[in-house]
Amino acid sequence: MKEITKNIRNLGFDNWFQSNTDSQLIENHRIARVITVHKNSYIISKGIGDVFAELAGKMLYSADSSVLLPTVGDWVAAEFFDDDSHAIIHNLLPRKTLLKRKTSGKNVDFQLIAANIDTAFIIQSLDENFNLRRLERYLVMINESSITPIVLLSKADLLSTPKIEEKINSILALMPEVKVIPFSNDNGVNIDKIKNLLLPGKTYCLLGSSGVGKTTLLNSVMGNSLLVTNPVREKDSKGRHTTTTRQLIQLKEGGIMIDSPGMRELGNIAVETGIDETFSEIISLSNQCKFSDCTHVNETGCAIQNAIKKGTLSTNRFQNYLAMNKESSFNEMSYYEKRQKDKQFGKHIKSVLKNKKRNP
Ligand SMILES: Nc1nc2c(ncn2[C@@H]2O[C@H](COP(=O)(O)OP(=O)(O)OP(=O)(O)O)[C@@H](O)[C@H]2O)c(=O)[nH]1
Ligand SMILES: [Mg+2]
Ligand SMILES: [Zn+2]
Repeated sequence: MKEITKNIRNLGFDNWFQSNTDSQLIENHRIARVITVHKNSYIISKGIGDVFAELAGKMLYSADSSVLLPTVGDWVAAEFFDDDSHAIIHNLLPRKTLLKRKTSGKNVDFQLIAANIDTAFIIQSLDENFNLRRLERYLVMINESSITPIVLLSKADLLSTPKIEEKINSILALMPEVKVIPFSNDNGVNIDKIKNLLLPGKTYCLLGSSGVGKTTLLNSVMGNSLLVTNPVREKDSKGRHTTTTRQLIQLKEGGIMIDSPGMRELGNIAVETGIDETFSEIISLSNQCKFSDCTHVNETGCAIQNAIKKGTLSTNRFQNYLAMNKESSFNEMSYYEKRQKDKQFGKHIKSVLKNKKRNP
């Protein structure tokens, strides 16, 4: 079977996929993996180079559930054209695992998070983001799909060792069998330990709230910053780099990693974890803003910005609050906001292709 090249194996196509896939499909098509999804267009890879792809009409119109459409990490059978400059996806190959969640809308449908993940890293940072109930939800979702979970606690540089121990023990008291590793992108603690967990041909994904350091970890693990990141602006959270698209990345050492945006992955986290309670002083400040629809960025009479100026509210805490809110509202983006993101996708494709060239 000449189609199963070393490149495809390196991208994770192991014996399981080979024996579970109709051999006719492998004979008649090219096998490729989904790197990025955007509505009905895709970037796929055969292990060298990335190719823009679309679904064959038959596949698009016969899929009566989102579960039948390819997601990041999926293997597909495709037809490549014009020197591999674009491709048409004809079939979705069997999945080893699937991470999904129920959508919040009226219809019982699923939002696919990623497919064919071997190990999921759930990341929480050791500051305000740390939350046992949210952690539990992630673990439930991951355990439902026979994926191995590993909990990574980021920003260990911000907390004393006894405080970190305390948090780890609180996790182990609830979930004694889960592996928990504290680490820091800032001082490098346990980065090598995480690197050593990544095995060639295995697929990993990074899950967790916005701002916990998923993309920074990916960059730490890769050793050089291949993903575009913008420096954080002190005054507001506007200059923050934030991941907007799930993306599969092949690591030089052989592992495969999926970075994802920190979004509301699991139910209504805002309500159920009590953002308002956690940040009650910010909520009561926001009630004192001059305008009821104040965005707390640069409006006159903004009680939050005034408190930051006076030094009674720390920028850091306000940014944590914004990150939590973003997480809970990502899925409630209006149609207009989603269209704005579409425009960014063109730029995103270019950056993906550029990254791949630099790291073939
Ligand atoms: N102190 C400290 N800051 C960190 C650490 N890791 C990341 N950060 C900072 O946290 C901020 C957010 O990091 P990102 O890697 O963009 O977070 P993310 O999880 O990818 O966020 P989204 O893409 O929005 O989901 C950045 O300002 C990082 O510099 C860490 O270990 N310690
Ligand atoms: Mg990110
Ligand atoms: Zn305000």
